Amino acid sequence: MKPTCSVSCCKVTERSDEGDAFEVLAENYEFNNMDGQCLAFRRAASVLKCLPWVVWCLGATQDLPCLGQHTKEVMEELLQCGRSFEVEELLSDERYQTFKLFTSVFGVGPKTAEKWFCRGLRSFNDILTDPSIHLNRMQQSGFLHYGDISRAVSKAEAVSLRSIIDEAVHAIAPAAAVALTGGFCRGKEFGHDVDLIVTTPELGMEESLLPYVTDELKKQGILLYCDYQASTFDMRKLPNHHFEAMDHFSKCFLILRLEGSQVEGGLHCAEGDSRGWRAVRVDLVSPPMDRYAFALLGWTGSRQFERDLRKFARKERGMLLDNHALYDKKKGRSAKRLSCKQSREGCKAYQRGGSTGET
Ligand code: DGT
Ligand code: MG
Repeated sequence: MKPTCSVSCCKVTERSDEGDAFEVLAENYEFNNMDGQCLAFRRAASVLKCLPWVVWCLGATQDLPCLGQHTKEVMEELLQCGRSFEVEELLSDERYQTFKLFTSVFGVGPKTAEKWFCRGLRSFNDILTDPSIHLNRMQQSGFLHYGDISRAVSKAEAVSLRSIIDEAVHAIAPAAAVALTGGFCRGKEFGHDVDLIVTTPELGMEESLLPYVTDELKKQGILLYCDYQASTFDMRKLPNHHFEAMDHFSKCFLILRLEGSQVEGGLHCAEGDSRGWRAVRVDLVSPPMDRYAFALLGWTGSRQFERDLRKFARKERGMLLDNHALYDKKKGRSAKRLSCKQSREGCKAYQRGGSTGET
């Protein structure tokens, strides 16, 4: 029976102004290098988010996977008091607040945030006026375009950027394919960046594609930042099932200038912003065509879904999955392609085992 209730699932998972109560706790563990606990809260948040019913009492969640003791204590507090004291304490904690602020800058991770925090820095002004702080190129761009890139990107903006990249790619490689991936591929209306996969049918050509594309964007005057990473892909290597390891395809992390006139319905800018353009973070990844399906699956996300899919492949099917390949340990060989049937069955089995992937 599906319980009906007075306390919504949103109330359990979205308690604070900062968003999700579990996400605040997960983030704090991440800031403190406690990966296990961080993952436990992210998994729990994912489980609750994809429930088709609302949680009205703790008992209703007893058969759900991935809800540990600590998670349940927080849920109980939320259900009984309408608030979590632990989350509230964290939200007003100076260390949490400072890490949250610093890691919101493109190019600043928890390690850098910790270094700056330990030096007594607490604000952007502290960082930018401290002569002993040397920002790398990525962080400089992060501060320069902070207002724009910390603002959500709309679907219309993502579609417009896809067209811009599409045009630049097809000028060089007419048979190339450009696909929108990441959150927008999962149907999100807003994201923090635009993720695109670019590939060509001619194997090997994809490796030189991105430098040509970024040159073209530079000529157009819209390339505000570019970090290009050449491919280190080795097809002889077995898939790496650890999710945190990024793939080896050539890729670039960009900041592009997007004109309002190119976006249907206009830019998603702050009220009163009359510049007529905004900066947007864009990631391009370029796998060889024969790895396209694996790359698309890996970049579509969500991160939690990808983690669980790899776990499912390993534990339930005896296979290794990553963004490059699916390797069957029993047969000792990789799948040449991902068939729809396999994916459908995999997803069904995944759902039977308790889906923790948001859509
Ligand atoms: P967004 O941009 O915040 O709306 O959400 P997403 O889902 O587009 O997230 P994003 O852009 O950070 O990453 C796109 C996909 O790339 C994500 O869904 C899974 C994959 N991905 C991101 N970070 C990692 C990572 O560290 N390792 C691996 N293997 N994949 C990652
Ligand atoms: Mg994204």
